[in-house]
Amino acid sequence: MKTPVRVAITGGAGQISYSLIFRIAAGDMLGPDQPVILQLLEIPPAMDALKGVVMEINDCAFPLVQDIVATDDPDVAFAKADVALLVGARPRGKGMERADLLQANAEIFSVQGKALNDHASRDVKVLVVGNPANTNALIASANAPDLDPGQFTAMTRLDHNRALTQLAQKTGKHVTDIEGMIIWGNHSATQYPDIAHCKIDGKAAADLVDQNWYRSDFIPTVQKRGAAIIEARGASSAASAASAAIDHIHDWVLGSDGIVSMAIPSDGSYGIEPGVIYSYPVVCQNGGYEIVQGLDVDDFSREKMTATETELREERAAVENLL
Ligand code: NAX
Repeated sequence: MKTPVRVAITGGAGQISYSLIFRIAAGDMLGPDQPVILQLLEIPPAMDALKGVVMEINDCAFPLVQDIVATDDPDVAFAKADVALLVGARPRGKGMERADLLQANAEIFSVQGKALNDHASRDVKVLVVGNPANTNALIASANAPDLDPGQFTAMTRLDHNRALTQLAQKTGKHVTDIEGMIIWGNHSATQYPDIAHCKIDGKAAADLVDQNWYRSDFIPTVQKRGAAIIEARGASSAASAASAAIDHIHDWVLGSDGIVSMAIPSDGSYGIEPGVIYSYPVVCQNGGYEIVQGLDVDDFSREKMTATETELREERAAVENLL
């Protein structure tokens, strides 16, 4: 039997985790022959609910689950973790300004960054899902000086997957016919879903859809999809977010089938401010990822890429005290 992989998940009693944990336990993230140890973190008021989740995991009798740890102590949750999914976050409360939200989450993610630094596997792969995901990842990384910043990533895969389906439905094709989708920047309404390098069955996507649809319909639909889900469902995206988190880690660990979008520390590629956690087109192989280089950026794209970069710089400035 393979050595079990330790997967830490924060916000274990939340709605995304209610989908995520069970799919990981079923082998969807790391493969059908890879045993896992689930290390679930919650805050004290949610420990009872977490207990219920653990009961349900046990009741599934998953062959791949070797052990389950449920705790409210980040040092325990991240102990020797190989993969850390930081899902739990402070939601925006009534009357809370954006800066308050950034600050409240910054405190959570600085504690978790330190715990990862001190207790996780030296090769831990970290995915931040909890919003504001990109800046939360930056804070966690800044508080983990012994880990490589490249080990800290944030999730734009849900946006990527949303964009794939919008384009597939518009062109009457299947998502698997599309290659080269890119989400640039922040996981927020400023993100830039870019089809300039997309091919559908080998043909340029930009030639198959009209520019007006692309600019006035596709881009805002992808950017505002989260709000549309809340409007329709009365709750934010959960199963789709869990599925995207699984795709992100699956590809990072086992390799991607072509280009995918991951928010990673900028190395200055495409003229983006180094250090901010910016979503780039990447290809994953051998347990690593590399930014796809050399893509042409026209004026329209440059403007959009800069707008989302500016937002990330502003978010970073708002939490500078914790970096
Ligand atoms: P829920 O409110 O259902 O669950 C969050 C859970 O996190 C709660 O059980 C809470 O007790 C726990 N928690 C809070 N602080 C914690 C801490 N310091 N340590 C451990 N656990 C803590 O939210 P859910 O719908 O699961 O969403 C989780 C996060 O994902 C939110 O921040 C949400 O905004 C974000 N999202 C990010 C997406 C992305 O694409 N990056 C998309 C989906 C989602 O909106």
